[in-house]
Amino acid sequence: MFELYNLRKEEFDSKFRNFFDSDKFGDILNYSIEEGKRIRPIILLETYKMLDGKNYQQALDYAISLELIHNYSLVHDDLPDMDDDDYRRGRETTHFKYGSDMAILAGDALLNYAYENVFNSLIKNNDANAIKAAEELGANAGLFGMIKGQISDINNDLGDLDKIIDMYLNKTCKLFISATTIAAILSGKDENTINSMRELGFYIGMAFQLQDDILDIEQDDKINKITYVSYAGIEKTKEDMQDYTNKALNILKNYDNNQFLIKLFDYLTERSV
Ligand code: GRG
Repeated sequence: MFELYNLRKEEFDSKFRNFFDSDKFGDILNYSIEEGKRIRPIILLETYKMLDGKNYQQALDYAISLELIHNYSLVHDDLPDMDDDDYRRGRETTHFKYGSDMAILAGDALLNYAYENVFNSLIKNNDANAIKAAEELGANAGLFGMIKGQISDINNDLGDLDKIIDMYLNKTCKLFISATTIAAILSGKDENTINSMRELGFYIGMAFQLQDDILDIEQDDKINKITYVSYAGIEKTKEDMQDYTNKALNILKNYDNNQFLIKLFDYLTERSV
């Protein structure tokens, strides 16, 4: 990580650490959200700054909800009936430590609280853009977003590269699309800018997921899973990842104050965790 990223992460974590009151279940929730890289909320907040958004607290409300949704998805994805992982973020997964019953409920609670948090934000800032941003958050996470992607992945309905890209669009990119698009909506930008930010989210999400696939192969992890690499091979996956990164950088070039995001995207495609 680079220095400014660590600073932004610390700023976000100062609001997110011990987010839930400590009691038996609150501790499980706090455990479930600890230790993440916080990439999505940082992208939302930094895109908002790049677009000259004026209400940082409002953007933070949405960034927190986006990160809660991401964390719920990981808790549920790790369950024995899904990906069945015992370790994540270098420590025991929620179900491995606290049991599947608590992990299912923790995921449910994180997801529900994400929307309660946005509704509370809407009570404070009830304007058309705030409502539109809330709809964007729900749509990208929901039935035609991340959940749809998870269903295609589980059903293994992935006969060609286009189907894999469609699965990645939904499973991985949609939360990145939330980050960039919500920033544009909340900062009051026009449809052209919102659409550019939608494209940007897709390119970042694809570059991020392809790097994840490459790391899985290089670290001999989940090598039996169907991924982009199974169809395209490792060399083309690397080329395509670079191509998506370049497309993201081309969009960013049109904006002032883009330095942080440019550096972050470079980091994401070079990361080793
Ligand atoms: C359970 C509805 C439902 C969806 C799960 C997110 C997801 C869908 C599955 C997780 C498995 C996976 C490989 C997803 C692709 C995106 C990805 C690499 C997530 C990990 O994101 P990071 O690296 O995680 O940002 P941290 O731990 O840093 O927050």
